[in-house]
Amino acid sequence: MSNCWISYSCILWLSIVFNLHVSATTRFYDFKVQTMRITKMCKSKQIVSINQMFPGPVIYAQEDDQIIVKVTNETPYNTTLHWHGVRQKLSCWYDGPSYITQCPILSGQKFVYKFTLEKQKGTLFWHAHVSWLRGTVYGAIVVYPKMGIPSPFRNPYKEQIILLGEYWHKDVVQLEHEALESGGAPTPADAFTINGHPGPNYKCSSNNGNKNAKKLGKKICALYNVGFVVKLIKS
Ligand SMILES: [Cu+2]
Repeated sequence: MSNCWISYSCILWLSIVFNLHVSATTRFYDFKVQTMRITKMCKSKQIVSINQMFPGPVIYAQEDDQIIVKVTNETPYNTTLHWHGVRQKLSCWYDGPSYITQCPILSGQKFVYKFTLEKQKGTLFWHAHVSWLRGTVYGAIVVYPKMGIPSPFRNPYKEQIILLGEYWHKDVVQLEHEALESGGAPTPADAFTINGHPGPNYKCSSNNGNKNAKKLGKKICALYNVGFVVKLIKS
């Protein structure tokens, strides 16, 4: 051990360990699972959200960062959150699927997710993983390359997070129960959404959610709320 202080290889090892230590950051997020009222296409309903946001908060990080998300369930529903696309190396118990890697977070309870975005960069997303709560409980995870490391893709014209989803006027938990009871197919969605907005093509909907997508006109990455990352290219 005393040789360690004079050995070149020992100094190199120490510097690598030191560099790894300083180049990754731990990022903390506080997610409160809450109900809120929203109005879409002139009809109001209560949805489950995170921090009263629909879509939910964006997690921003850099490759190799550790993410810690404290989830407090303030709704009457059981829930979990799944980190879609995160590889979960040596942390599969924080992956999120209910009854598979964890028990649901019960009403009034807390759970802390802890995972590392090891060797991952790009745009991923998170969503609820209990029943149809994922219909309104979702958001993006943006993972930038480390400082000084170029992006593996061509530099985009503009960065814009686009989350595609479906929207039902009815309560989604009730819809799921009805589908299970009947054994039939679930009711089709009342609207497709971009970043939670149905856009102007639907009756009584004038919000500008789709305008952003129209304006882009360049290669962009989009996230679909069941798990595909696609590229949209102007035709
Ligand atoms: Cu998923």
